[in-house]
Amino acid sequence: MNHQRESLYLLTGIAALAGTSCSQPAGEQTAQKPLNILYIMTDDHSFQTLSAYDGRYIQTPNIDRIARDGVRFTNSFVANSISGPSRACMLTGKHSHKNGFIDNEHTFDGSQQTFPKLLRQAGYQTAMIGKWHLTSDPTGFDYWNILIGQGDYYNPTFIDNGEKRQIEGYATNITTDLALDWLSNKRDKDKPFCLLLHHKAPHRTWMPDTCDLRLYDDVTFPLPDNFYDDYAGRTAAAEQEMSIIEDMDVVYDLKMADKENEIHSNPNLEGAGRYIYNNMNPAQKAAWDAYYDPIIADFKAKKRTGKELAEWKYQRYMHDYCRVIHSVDRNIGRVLDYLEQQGLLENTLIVYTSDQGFYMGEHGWFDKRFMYEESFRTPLLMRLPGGKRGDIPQLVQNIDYAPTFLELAGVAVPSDIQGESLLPLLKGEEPKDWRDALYYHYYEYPAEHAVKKHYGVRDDRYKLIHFYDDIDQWELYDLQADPTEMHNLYGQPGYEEVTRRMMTKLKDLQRQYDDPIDQ
Ligand code: SGN
Ligand code: CA
Repeated sequence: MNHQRESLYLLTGIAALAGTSCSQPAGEQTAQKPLNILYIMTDDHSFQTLSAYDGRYIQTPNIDRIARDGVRFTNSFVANSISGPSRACMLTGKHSHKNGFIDNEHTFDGSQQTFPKLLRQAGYQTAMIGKWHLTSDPTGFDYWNILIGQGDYYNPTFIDNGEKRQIEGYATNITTDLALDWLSNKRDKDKPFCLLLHHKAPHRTWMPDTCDLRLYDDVTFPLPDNFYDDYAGRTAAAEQEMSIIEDMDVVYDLKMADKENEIHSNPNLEGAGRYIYNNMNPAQKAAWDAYYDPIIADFKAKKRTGKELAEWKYQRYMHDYCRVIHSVDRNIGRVLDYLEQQGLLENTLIVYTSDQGFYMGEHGWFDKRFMYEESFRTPLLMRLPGGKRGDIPQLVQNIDYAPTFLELAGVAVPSDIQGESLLPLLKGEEPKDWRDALYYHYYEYPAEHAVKKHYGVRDDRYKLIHFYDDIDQWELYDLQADPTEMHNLYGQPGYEEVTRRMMTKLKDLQRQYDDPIDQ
């Protein structure tokens, strides 16, 4: 199809969305092609390092373009803050207990209903490119080309519609190349498309592209106020294993794989750190050595301990993480430029999100999993042609994406989908009966990082969490008075009424979503 025809469809699409009438002769209807959907997702991108949300650390001008020309959801959350489960929630529009993929140890039942399948049945070309992480092969896609499991940053192996293929280079660039190749050469241009472009970055171990290794070298990132949290009153928080001081590995996470083999760290991780380095090609190793060797030498010479070591680790972590984000941002710029050049910007819904939030040293942590704000929240930006611009403050969750895409495509939303379509919000409407609280449930314990099982409820001010299984602890936070969740108010005098109200909301949501736990 040529661009003029695509633009024509686009104009009728916008008119329909904006609720305006087309000035066409009576009786003559131009066929309306639904909007395309470009659903970009990264892995572990914190809103703290996305400048549309927070400019303290770095600038992300390309991702910000989506917000500038569209909307920024200021209260966007996940249902279960961990990769596979989050992805399953997004694909099905259902909470984990309904889609069955409750933790990363599970295998996704690909025979169940998902939004790509429904879109495909409705005539969309569907594609999934990048990190999939659901163990079973993707279903519901005309084209899929996915990383194996977490995937590698350097010279990753992809599974291209079932066939393994290693590709030389850096994962974020390659994933983008594959997406642009599909958009330009591999899709049926007579059909609307739905492309899931899902980056592996910036997942652990935050390995930058060689061209970004020196970026932010002159920056000292500010330490969060609660970096040295003592976890008073929060037993589950005290028992986690995701502390930068205790658990971040100098060889594996912070790249101190010295050639002399003198630096030794956690035996379970050190080998993996050295293996990752050895897997690079000579040119990649040379760039890596030129940057990290002097840092390794300095690390050996200084023999830092205590706070000095903790803050050195924090700086190394932040530098690498932000460099990886910079590469994501650059590559998203490539995709946006392509859409613009091809006349596709105006007939495509563009979505940017992450599979969950991430800790940038808050509470002393990296990783996610907890229902605390940094990992419960996730960035969510959308650009709908002809749609609203600015902020959307309503409480939204990743189970809402599926019904949004379906409604946008004119597909009836099946009644078993638990999320709500965001389309009214994207069109600038203010639905009176929008949800006033969100439900959360995390299951992966015992497991890496030792975050206990928990569920909870959050409204626009309070959060009630119950940690259960081998622990029985309730936590209550007033997010207005205590946005960094340092003071557990559960059981404190004066909070009986709030606790009762939040407990009722929790039970109501467990009934509404049919979660069998503790009902
Ligand atoms: C890996 C990481 C963990 C991380 C999980 C889940 N360890 O197991 O740090 O929490 O993934 O992340 S690593 O040694 O393999 O890097 S998720 O986003 O994919 O769910
Ligand atoms: Ca993740």
